[in-house]
This record gives sequence, structure tokens and C-alpha cells, in this order.
Amino acid sequence: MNTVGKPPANPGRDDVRIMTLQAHILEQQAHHPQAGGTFSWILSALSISAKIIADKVRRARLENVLGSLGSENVQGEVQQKLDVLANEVLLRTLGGREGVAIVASEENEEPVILREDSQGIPRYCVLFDPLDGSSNLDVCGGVGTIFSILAHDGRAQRAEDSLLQAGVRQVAAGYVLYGSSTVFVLTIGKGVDMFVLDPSIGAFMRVEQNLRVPSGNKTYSVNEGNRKTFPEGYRHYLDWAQSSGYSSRYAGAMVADVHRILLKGGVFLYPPTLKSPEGKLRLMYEANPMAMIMEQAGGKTMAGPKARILDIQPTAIHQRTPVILGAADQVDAVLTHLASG
Ligand code: P6P
Repeated sequence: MNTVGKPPANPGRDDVRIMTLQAHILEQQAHHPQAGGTFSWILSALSISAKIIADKVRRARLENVLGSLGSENVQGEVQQKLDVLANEVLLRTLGGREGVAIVASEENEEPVILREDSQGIPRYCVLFDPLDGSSNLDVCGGVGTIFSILAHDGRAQRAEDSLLQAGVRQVAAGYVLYGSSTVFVLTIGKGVDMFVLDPSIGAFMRVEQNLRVPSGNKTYSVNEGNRKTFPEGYRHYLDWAQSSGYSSRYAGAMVADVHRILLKGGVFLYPPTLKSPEGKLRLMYEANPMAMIMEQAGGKTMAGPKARILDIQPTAIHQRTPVILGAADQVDAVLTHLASG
């Protein structure tokens, strides 16, 4: 039957409505009549940042902003020019939002304190990795922005006291993947929603609601170049997986690997290695936000055989952790082999 031109039977249905990220944010705020909008303004600052960074990423080679700055960040990692540019964009958009008390970034050794007195306004801490996987930029690989939002504790004496909260206390988390399209994935604790940037109108359009990680996908994602220095249980898991028909996918950028797992299932691992005995990935602005997303989508995230990522009580803003995350059935398969040692 030709349906072109016929108005939708029920335009109010979720899968029919045209919803932008901005409309979605305001719709969520409407569920909290007492909300003053400061939280919504923070999310809109992240949306604007994503659009600006996406444009810079896509034009990087044309505008000669690829390559390294020849300097290192607090992690001792070589900074890409776009790492610094993306960081500046986020600091400048979030800096203009009265709801932001403190910002912590992978690129800044110390947190940036923007507002100390609450004046009765609910304020938040925003933590982020401005351009995760930036070494992929020169080869047009997937890169992303990862963010985590915590409620600011106005009574805290030091910025760290307000920042160093366990992942279970996050009020929101998300990432932006600058890939074949620009994807914004967000959770505010009520499921995971996905938006895709329509560059022709400059808006993120909602394309998925309440995403669930599929089970049964026999795919693992790990840097096997480190295999020899993994703890024994991880090597046992890889031996088992490789003799059980598993395939391997690894993008070298956490956002790209996690996004594939969110949509297709499988498991991502960054175990302890000789070079990174505590793991390489940062707890506060990589593991925690990705763990919130994964668990909100029905997945599972662990730091090892017994530690749930979101329960870890942080002691330092830039601390690292091992990561096992993905579909619950696939994470359990890893844990089974870690338990057997
Ligand atoms: P490796 C990128 O540098 C990053 O922080 C994550 O995005 C990614 O998952 C990981 O490190 C890749 O590390 O040691 O495999 O290159």
C-alpha cells in the first residue's frame, strides 16, 4: 500500500515523533517540575561542544590541525593538537553554565573550579576525556568524547572531595563518537538513548531509546599485543575464546569499541599489563561513564574478578583501572576464566 504522503496514524508515538537532543533534554526536565534547568543547560553545553568538535575533527587535515603538539598531558601521553582544541571547547562551553561548579579533564592536571558558592542553585561536577583515542585521528579512525556528571557537594572543603565519588553516584554519563556519523549516546539513569547529528540542520536527532546490549555475540575486543603480560586468567579466557569460534574486533579507541558492543554485544577488555599494572583506562572519565551506560543498557562492567567498576571508591582524579565491560553473558564468560585463574 502506498503510504507516501499519508500523515502518520499516530504522530505522537515515540517511534514516529521527530525528537532532537534538545527536545529530549527538555522533555526529561519536565519530569522534574522543581528543576530549575541548570542540569539541562549542562547537557546542552555538551551537545554544542560535540557539534563544534565534530566540525574540527572532520576538517582537521584540511586545516592542518592533525598531528601532535610535541607535548605530553598529565598522563605522560603525547598530546594531539585536537586534544587541546577539544579540551578548550568543552571548558569554554561548560564555563558559561551556572550549574557547573567544577570541571575535571584528562588534559588538565588539576580540576578547574568555576563556582564555589551554591547560592541555592544545584551545581554539578563535569568530568571528561575531551578526545579519546586521538591517536586514531591521523588515520581517520574513530575518536570520541566521554563525559561523566556528578552532583557537586557544596560542603566539600576541597574540589577533590566533591569529585572523588564512586561511579554509582553519577547523575548522567555519555559519549560522542566522531565516526562515519556523529553519534551522541546519553544516560541520565533511566535507560540509554542515542542521537545522530544531522549536519544539514545542525541538530542531534533521536534514533534509539532505551538501548539494550544484545547477548550471544561471540566477539571480544582487546589489544592482543599485550597478551603475554596479561594475568593468567585473561590468557586462559583468550585461549578458550579462540577455540570456541569467537571473533576479535579492536578499534584502539574506547568510544568506538564500546559503541560497537552497545549495539552488537560482545565484550571489551583492558586487563592489567606489565606497563599498566593498574590498567590503562581512567576510572573517573572513561571507565565510570562507560560502566553507567553499559549497566543502564543491561550489560555488566567489572574491574576484575570481584570488583564492580561503579562501586570503586576513587582516591585520585586520574587514577586508572582494569576494565571488563559488555553484554552480561560475555562478561560472565571472562569472569569464569578469571576465577579459575
Ligand atoms: P592501547 C586511547 O588511548 C585509550 O585511552 C582508549 O581509548 C583505548 O581503548 C585504549 O587507550 C587503547 O590503548 O594500549 O590498546 O593502544
